[in-house]
Amino acid sequence: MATECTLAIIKPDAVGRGLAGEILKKISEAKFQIVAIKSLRLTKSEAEGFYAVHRERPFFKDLTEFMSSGKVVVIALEAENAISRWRETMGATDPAKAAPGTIRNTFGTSIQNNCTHGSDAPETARFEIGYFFAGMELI
Ligand code: FUP
Repeated sequence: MATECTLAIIKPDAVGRGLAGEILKKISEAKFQIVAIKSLRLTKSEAEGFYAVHRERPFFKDLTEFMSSGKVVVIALEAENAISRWRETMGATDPAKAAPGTIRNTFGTSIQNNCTHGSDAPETARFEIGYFFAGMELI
């Protein structure tokens, strides 16, 4: 097992419902280290850049409108196996299919409004962390 970094996002649905604190508590209970954190509102084109891999998918327009609809909290997390462990902590994309006790099952209301994002592979994590944080913010 290796120490890894992953990018987590608390999405606009969760921030808007006042759930950022609850989700940060789950991050802490699951023993992730917060390397960097900030709150910001993405423009539509910034959301499109972040989700560029999905640009041909039918849900791309709705997803990028949603992701730019309000503030998000972006977090660089570090832990052993952080990428897969954070995805387990979030649960499956669809909250209805996510395991009980996971963040998406507990707080999510639809596939789109699923409260959190997590990188899915080491290359994606590098791109996504670099999208939001400068090297100096990650020391
Ligand atoms: P995940 O890695 O679990 O975040 O899921 P994906 O990379 O497959 O999808 C990225 C985001 O697109 C999801 F978090 C929610 C959104 N999405 C939809 O809105 N509709 C879909 O059918 C699939 C994904």
